[in-house]
Amino acid sequence: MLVKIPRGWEIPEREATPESTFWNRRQILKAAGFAGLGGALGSRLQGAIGTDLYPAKLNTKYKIDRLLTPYSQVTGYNNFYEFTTDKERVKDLVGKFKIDPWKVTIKGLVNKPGKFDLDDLVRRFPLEERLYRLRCVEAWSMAVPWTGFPISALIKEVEPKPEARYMIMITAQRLAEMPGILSQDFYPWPYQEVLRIDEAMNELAMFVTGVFGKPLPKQNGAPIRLITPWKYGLKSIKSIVQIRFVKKRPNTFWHAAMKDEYGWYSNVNPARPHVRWSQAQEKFFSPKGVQMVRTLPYNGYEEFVGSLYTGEEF
Ligand SMILES: Nc1nc2c(c(=O)[nH]1)N[C@H]1C(S)=C(S)[C@@H](COP(=O)(O)O)O[C@H]1N2
Ligand SMILES: [Mo]
Repeated sequence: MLVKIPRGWEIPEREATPESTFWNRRQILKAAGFAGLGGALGSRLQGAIGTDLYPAKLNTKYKIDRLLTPYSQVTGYNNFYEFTTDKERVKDLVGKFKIDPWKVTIKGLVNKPGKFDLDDLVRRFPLEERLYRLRCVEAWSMAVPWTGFPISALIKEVEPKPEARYMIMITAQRLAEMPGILSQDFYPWPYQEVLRIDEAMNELAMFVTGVFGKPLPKQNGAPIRLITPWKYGLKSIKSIVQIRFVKKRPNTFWHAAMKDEYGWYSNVNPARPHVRWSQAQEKFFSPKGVQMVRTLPYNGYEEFVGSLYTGEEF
């Protein structure tokens, strides 16, 4: 059942993207007589990629059965190991991380490879808002209003060759800006995630550039990240700089690091415990506090993705 979500959060969270950034951008664009299609001007403003595109229209097809997690938790309790493993400190350590301008390289087995300026890229695909559940493999969860576009739109545009079977995504690796990389040099950096192309083409899979009706904060993976709501959160790779189409199955960051603990597929599966804890339940961050709720197969998205799998995937 669809819970009516108050959209009041579009107004109160002024602290996230300072109002001044928003208005500066609008006023500058207006003063420049700039009609909208991204260009050099757009990408030169710090932290302003696509700011004028928000808020995007809510797509009501994707219903959610719970209240949204408060903004302060979505943006204040994060996994982003390039900075720190301390979830409450990620937001304090992202200051030096430069996200504007931002380029995304698309290469490998595609007819139209390229190095794209994100400010141009986001204007090619209409942004929409979707309310999705997010289930971390650590057994906590949130409900989040993401803004982005379906990956299928980008895949169709770059035209993978028939032999391409997997899509790899890679996070930025900037030692001087990301203190967690050198302090955890035992991990197989850079962070990398992979989807089968048929998984990536699923309508649920999104490239996300915003949250709560504004551009993503850095701690949530700005300026562009993946969201695959039927998989554990670790799949949803942040701050993507490269997308590559390949034939043979590449490994993923977490599966390469600890193959018995984190599956290559990482589909949410309450029947398969992690080696150190149960996955049958989750701690949901609701606006009324933490609630224990049952975890659903494919995080409740079986009707969309069940046909992609046998159920044995790990
Ligand atoms: N590059 C990168 N992406 C990442 C991670 C990370 O450490 N590095 N953590 C993942 C995990 S485990 C989760 S649960 C989600 C958390 O996203 P959030 O902080 O926006 O809630 O990001 C995922 N994407
Ligand atoms: Mo996670």
